[in-house]
Amino acid sequence: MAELEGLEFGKSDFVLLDEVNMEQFMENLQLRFEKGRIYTFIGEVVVSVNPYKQMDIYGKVAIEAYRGRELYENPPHLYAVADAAYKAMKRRAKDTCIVISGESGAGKTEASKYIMQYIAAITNPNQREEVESVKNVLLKSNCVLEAFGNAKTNRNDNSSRFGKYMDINFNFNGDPTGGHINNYLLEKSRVVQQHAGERNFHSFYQLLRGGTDDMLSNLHLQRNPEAYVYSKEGASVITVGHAEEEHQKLGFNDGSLHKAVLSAMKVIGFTSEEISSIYKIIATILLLGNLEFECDGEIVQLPGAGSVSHVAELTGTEPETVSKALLYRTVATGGGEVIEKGHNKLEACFGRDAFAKALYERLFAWIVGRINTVIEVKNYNPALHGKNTVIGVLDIYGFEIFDNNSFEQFCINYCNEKLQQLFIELILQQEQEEYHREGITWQHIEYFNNQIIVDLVEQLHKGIISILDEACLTVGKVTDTVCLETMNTKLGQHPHFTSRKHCPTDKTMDFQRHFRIRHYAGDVTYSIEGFLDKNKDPLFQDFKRLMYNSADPVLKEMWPDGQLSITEVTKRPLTAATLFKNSIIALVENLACKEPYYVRCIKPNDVKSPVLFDDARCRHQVAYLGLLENVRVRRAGFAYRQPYARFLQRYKMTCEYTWPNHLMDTDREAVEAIVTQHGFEGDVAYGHTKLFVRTPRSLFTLEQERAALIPILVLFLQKVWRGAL
Ligand code: AD9
Ligand code: MG
Repeated sequence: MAELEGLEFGKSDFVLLDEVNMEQFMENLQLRFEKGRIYTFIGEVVVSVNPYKQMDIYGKVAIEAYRGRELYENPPHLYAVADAAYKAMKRRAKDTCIVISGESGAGKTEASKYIMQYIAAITNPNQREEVESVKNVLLKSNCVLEAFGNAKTNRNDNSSRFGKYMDINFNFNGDPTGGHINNYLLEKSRVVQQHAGERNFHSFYQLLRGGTDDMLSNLHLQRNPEAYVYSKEGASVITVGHAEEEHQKLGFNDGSLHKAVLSAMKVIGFTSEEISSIYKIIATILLLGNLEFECDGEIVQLPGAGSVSHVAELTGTEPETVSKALLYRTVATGGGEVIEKGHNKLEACFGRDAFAKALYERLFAWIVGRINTVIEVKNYNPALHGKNTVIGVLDIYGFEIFDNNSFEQFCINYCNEKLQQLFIELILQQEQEEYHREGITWQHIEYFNNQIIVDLVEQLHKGIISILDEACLTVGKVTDTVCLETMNTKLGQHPHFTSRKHCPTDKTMDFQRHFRIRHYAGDVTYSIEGFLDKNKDPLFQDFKRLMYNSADPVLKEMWPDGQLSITEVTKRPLTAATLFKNSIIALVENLACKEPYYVRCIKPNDVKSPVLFDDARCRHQVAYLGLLENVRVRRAGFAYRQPYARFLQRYKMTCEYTWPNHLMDTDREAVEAIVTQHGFEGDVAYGHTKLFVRTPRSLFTLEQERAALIPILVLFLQKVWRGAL
């Protein structure tokens, strides 16, 4: 509990609210935001409200103030959590993780960067070169990943379109020795299509606006993003809002960022051949998007032969094989015969777009893998170096409710259900463990367990993912609508799945096209259209083989599955939803064995204003992040706990038996004297090493008394110094 701020800034820990209800919570949140206090604790959890302006709270002075301190010794801050995670890792050799959640634009990525900067600043005091180099690569990796994985959306000018989990490894000294990045579900549909007012990934505009004339001419590109179907939508998108002004002032535009990315890639250790291959792939994608197909009767042709030869040149392949892959697909017949089947125009366009998306997705995965080869811990010998411990930082998409919710939102919201479940379980578990350690009786608290929703999505044979997979693997044409019918039949009785049975008169639902899940965070209506295609995520083997046969070793490396011939291709590849589900289950297992710290980010308004606190929007986020529940859990047990020595240090002046020094046998007895003198014996429990206080009010009394005594004490000391006493 932070104690160093005056009450005019509101309560620095929501646990201190007089009553836990939405009104008081919101009042405090708003007051603190308006007073420029963007962080507030709930026990050890930090609630952060995006300030949408540069704050002078991250510099060297702040870093020094938080370094090595206890959580409650300073006002709430990301640094307090980062330090707590670091200390736990170093002192107790525990793996820890910091889970950052919140909706798009709430400030997760910025928070993760400040946390990494803090960890970088407080480690390696001896400036050992190899450690500095690891830190440098870890920090620079953000710049590269943001270029290729972020895009401007209507919600955030720099929106991460992938989930990221980064492990930072430490040696027994507590210095970083390396790391590992996992990426989750890149939103690859953005490569070929963007919503009005949004852009493709930054990397496309950075190359077009920042590449030299020579570079662009070698890549057969024009400078203008308007010239390409895939980048046209975002070409003239003018970013507005404070955040963008700040970026412009600081020189963050596409052109200068391109140079920064190039230099970051060099620092990380990408070779010039690799960098060249990366941009050839970006150029290939842009050129592919402009390829048009013409029909001559049944036969589909490619009139733009020039572009095809450019694609061939950039991908180290032959123009004829490129054309062939775009116009035909190889199929194995039932009798084991292999034939070539010409596409119709729709299939050709679909194939081209799927190819472009896959190129980008594999490029991104390759970049992450390449960074990992540089940062992975090498030659670590636990016998020599001690236990290798880890701090994980998770910056992953928050809950999404759009006007039109599709497969991506379904996956993202499922991921949030899993993380919410972990959050509640771990917070409760941690509390219970501490009470157990300290020998304190603990009363179980009831909370909403969202396992039922997780099961609705992921349960084998019965859940939504299984139903989708079954539809995708069924031979013959199962349409989205047919699949929806199956869901309605199989899940119609489920309390968190809304079907016609539940609300036959609901005008907002078209039961032929929509299904609704009652998520822990609210109801979301999904449109089934495109679900099966996105789940199947088909890519003709011909493209894979084309890329595997590329003369460019970097490109070839990205397509190992291209070496399979059509008859060897597995008939039932895992679907996108199942792959995602498996990766999220692995993520949750990984987080569950670490000691978690949480940052819960809130977006104050939709117009990026540093002064507007949109009550309705914030209220909604507070509700679905489960923050009130969090406060209740925290208060239902003991809101406050402190080691006896520290408690004594702070409050001994409020008790005649302990000031200036106590004569008792133990600190615990001295603490008992303070508690008894103030009459809140019924509100505390004595653990083996700590005092536990149930309600914040007791502590408030002590704090107030202490605050009243300090001026008297100062006067007294001044007099002593002046020799007046
Ligand atoms: V998304 O799910 O990736 O779309 P994030 O990651 O939650 O989203 P991000 O960190 O990118 O949001 O923050 C959005 C913008 O808010 C940033 O580009 C900044 O302009 C602004 N922001 C966020 N946090 C801070 C901060 N601590 N100080 C100043 C901030 N500006
Ligand atoms: Mg982000």
